[in-house]
Amino acid sequence: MWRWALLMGTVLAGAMDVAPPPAGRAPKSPPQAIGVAGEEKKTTFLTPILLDTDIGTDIDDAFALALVMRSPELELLGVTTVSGDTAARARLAAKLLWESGSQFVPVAAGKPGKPLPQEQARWADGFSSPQMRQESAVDLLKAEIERRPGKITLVAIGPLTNVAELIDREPATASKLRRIALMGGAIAHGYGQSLAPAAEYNIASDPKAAQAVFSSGIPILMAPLDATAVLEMGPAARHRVFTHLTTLTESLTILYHLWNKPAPILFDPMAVALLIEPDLCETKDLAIRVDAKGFTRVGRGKPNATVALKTNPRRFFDFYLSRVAP
Ligand SMILES: [Ca+2]
Repeated sequence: MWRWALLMGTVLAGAMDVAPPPAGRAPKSPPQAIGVAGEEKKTTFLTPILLDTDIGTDIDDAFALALVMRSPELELLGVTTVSGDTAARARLAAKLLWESGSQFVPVAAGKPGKPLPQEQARWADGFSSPQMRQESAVDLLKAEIERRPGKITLVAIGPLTNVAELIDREPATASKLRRIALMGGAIAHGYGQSLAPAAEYNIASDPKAAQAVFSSGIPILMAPLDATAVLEMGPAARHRVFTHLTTLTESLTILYHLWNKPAPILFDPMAVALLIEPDLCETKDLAIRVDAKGFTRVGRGKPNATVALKTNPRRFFDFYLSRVAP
């Protein structure tokens, strides 16, 4: 019930000027409808999610997890890690959750991949907590999806290796996902201001996995470079986050300095934001095919993904900052 009270309080407050208590693992109850007294009748449902992430290389995964933790509409059931040193990534995710009060969200590592730069992982060297599970990422995903069949959104913000392994090894379970929300691909834009679509990193890191995901029949919400490469976090936004001085933003500050580059681009947080504010982007249902080099091509035929094609960065940052640094 505490979660109901939390959300009710948040809605009644009408603004996120008070940071809600960190999201922990909510009681096992179905999403609950909430009517708001004194307003036009409004119904809000909690969205149960699992987050699959390559936190530790680029900085945007940490910013995405922060948005999850500061969004009472989302019920975080578990975090799995993918690509490179997945155990180090799991320690990093677990410490970020732990430090911000989400000690009950389980974290499991996927199969390790080829080594990659993970400078941020130093922050969590030697960290351990009971939420870090010995089971594999796919086993954790399977258990949680089976507990809530048809309800869970899997948010994938790294290469799609774990998601494809789930689809390949546990197809019946994977088909019980409500949908997959992913950051990946490029339709008519590349990185930066480029109008030439690129082989986007998450897709190009494991094109076979991406092919399996896009041909799975599971509904997909896709945030490609078109709606994410423009989300450069400028000095004013950084200052606001890094001077907010909550445990969460202090953790982000340390990770930012370990990352050691000037301007984060918040690719991954858009995949999270769209679950809460779908109208942050113009979207279109498209038939997406992944080629062998990791390009996402628009084909004819039945659409398999709702694709975010355009956004207003100012609106996105207003939303993001109202959550993480209100
Ligand atoms: Ca990522």
